Amino acid sequence: MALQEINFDGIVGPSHNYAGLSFGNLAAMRNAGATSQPRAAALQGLDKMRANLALGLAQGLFVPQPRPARSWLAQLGTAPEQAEAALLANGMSASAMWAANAATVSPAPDTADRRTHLTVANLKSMPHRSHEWPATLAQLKLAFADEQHFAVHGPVPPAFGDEGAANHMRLTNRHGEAGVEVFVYGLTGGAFPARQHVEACRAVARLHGLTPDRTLFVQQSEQAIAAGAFHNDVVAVANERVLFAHEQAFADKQRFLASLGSLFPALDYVEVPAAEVGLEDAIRSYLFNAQLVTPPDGRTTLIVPEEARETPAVWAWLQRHLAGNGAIRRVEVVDVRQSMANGGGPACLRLRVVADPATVDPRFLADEGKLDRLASIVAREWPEEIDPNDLRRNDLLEQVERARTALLDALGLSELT
Ligand code: SUG
Repeated sequence: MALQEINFDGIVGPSHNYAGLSFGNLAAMRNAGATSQPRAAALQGLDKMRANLALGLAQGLFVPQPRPARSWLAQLGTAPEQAEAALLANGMSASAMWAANAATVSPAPDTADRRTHLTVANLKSMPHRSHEWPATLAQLKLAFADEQHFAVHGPVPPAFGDEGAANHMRLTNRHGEAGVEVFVYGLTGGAFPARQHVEACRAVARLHGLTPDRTLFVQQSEQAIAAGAFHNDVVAVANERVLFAHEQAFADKQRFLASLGSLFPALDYVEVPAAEVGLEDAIRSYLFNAQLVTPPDGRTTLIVPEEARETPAVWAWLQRHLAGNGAIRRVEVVDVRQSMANGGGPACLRLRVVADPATVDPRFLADEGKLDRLASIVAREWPEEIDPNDLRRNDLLEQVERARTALLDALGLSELT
């Protein structure tokens, strides 16, 4: 079986807007009330997928969720037409685009039954994200329906917040080989909430049948959360042997690195010192919310957002690293500004799954032709702009529902009502 890493990107939904719902996510808070551009946002996402294909990477996709979230609003005894503005905004969020929060994934070589395990994230910390999981689970169950190769789990109980792969890293010699899985949890974040609970991490590790001696639980630093790193993937990212992290990402860095080094001696740790790039620049530029990947040419590649190129300290650090023949051999820049303005960078937009593509439902796999077809639907159906004060407008609600239906029809996924 040819195991490889497949990046599943969430297609940006037609209701993408800046309602400022994520306390502790500085970009989202800063842009609250701004006018969004859903069409441009979705096209930027599709272009990012195209760029990944051009690098020779396997690419998958997830579709937007039903918005307005009529069933969630109904559970709250209301409906889009009557809900008060804040509740409606929670029911109109396109936040499921950030697929790194869809689930935690343990590849088959790490698990007791040698199947790839996925646990859908409960996302219970933020109301607008807490209702994502049922529609996410429905997609995971379709995409990874092959029970010989996959096990898809429901969410861990909402007593313990779980934000999925954004707080999970994996070190391995090659994606298809056994690895060490690192779960990162938060205890406190100063004024901001810690969204990932250690008990959720432990539960996922047990459900996936991971070996305790190849699993680590590490605390995210309070300082990082307080500076706006609401998920670990805002300050750290791993790929195969490389761990790329900010000096202040972890609560007890020395102990973590010592444990990781003994479980995985081939570790190539690349640290960005606070003296060269402060946490504020790291978080504003999303240097670490990058896709760190191994294309077929074997050159470890970091896919960063435009904002990283525009942040002088960050770009200078990257240039020095490249010139010094560091572990990262190539840097690619993508424009995902619409997502970035809500605190979602290139890494947030994708879920990494190690699998043989032949075992995945092909409707969730992307190629150039499919991306072209999707782009023409987006160009035709997605709203050009949304002012968050207009979320109740009838024509907007209708357009959002129609746009999603058109996309599902084109993908043969109408069963995801
Ligand atoms: O959960 N933003 C998302 C961004 C998620 C980024 N994901 C990762 N780091 N993996 C969040 O904070 C903003 C929504 C709004 O304000 O409308 C939002 O949900």
